[in-house]
Amino acid sequence: MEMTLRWYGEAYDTVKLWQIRQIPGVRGVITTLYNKQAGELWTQEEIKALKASVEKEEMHISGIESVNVSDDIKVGDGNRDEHIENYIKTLENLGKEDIHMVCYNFMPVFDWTRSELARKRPDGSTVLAYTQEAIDAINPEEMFSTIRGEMNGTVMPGWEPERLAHVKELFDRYSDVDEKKLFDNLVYFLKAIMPVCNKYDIKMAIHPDDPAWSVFGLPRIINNEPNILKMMKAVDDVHNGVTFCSGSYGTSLDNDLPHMIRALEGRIHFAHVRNLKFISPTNFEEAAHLSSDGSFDMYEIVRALYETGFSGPIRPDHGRMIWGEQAMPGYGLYDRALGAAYINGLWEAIEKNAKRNA
Ligand SMILES: [Mn+2]
Repeated sequence: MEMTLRWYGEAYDTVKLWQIRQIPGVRGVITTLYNKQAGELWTQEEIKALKASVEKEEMHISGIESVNVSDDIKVGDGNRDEHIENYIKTLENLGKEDIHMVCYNFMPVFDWTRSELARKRPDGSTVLAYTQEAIDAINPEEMFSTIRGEMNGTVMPGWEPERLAHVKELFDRYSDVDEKKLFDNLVYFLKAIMPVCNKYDIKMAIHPDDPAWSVFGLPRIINNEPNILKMMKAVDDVHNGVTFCSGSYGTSLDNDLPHMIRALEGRIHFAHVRNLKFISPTNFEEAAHLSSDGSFDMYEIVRALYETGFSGPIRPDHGRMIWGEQAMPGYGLYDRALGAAYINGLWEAIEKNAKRNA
């Protein structure tokens, strides 16, 4: 594995590359062209410039999160084929710039859903949280405005103001899209991009749906072990792979995370490792990465990754907001740095133990 941190780019991130570089063992970042709309083409020049901005701080790009998939592709109408053409050219341009891992998701309308962005924990830190009761009590437009009000002046991925303006219209577009249709549209997309992925060895890593069940009546297809295995089988190519996000699959207590990692051996190209604390099965908050602070056994998650030979980029996922930091919720420097150090510690211990016992 390679320890990395997500970074939104010079113009958008409160965290600077020189700060990330001081986290022990972190030289790679996961980044994106944050100003790009889904469906738009990324030119090679733009990618080159992004690379240069990272390399001048003696860091490198370990992968892209995300090249977003447009709603036209997800719904399967409008400008689908034009957007797929742009996606293919974007992948080609990334391949030419020696970038080989691309994270994306296939969630309708929302990239992720939380009911609170700053729930206070007993130690005074604040975290993102979710309760089904709160989501059931509001409509999507209301959620957009609440979330917008809690972003500490940043713009969060998937919650751009342009999308807020069209949320009603977006919901209408999905009115006849059920799980089967969404899955078929995903397979159509994957089949179209596999040739360019093979040519440039680009590993696609689909991010799971978050939470792992339907919200606001929208379909969900990447949420549990049978469904993700079905998708791996539908396009049985190593370049059709997975982002294993413990905090997203983990929203459902029915998901056995180490078991899923083992079932996906060879197809996990990117890992997001974070912990959740469950108050009830439909009320959870994000916790520190440490096992004892939340509900997951982080040792078993990291051990499953190690034992299945995971060699891709890994990153601490959302962090708590601590030490007075003002940043994009979930994406401050301090707690993610603690997360990286902790995961590195787990990995070192597991690796040394395995070698000792070999
Ligand atoms: Mn994730």
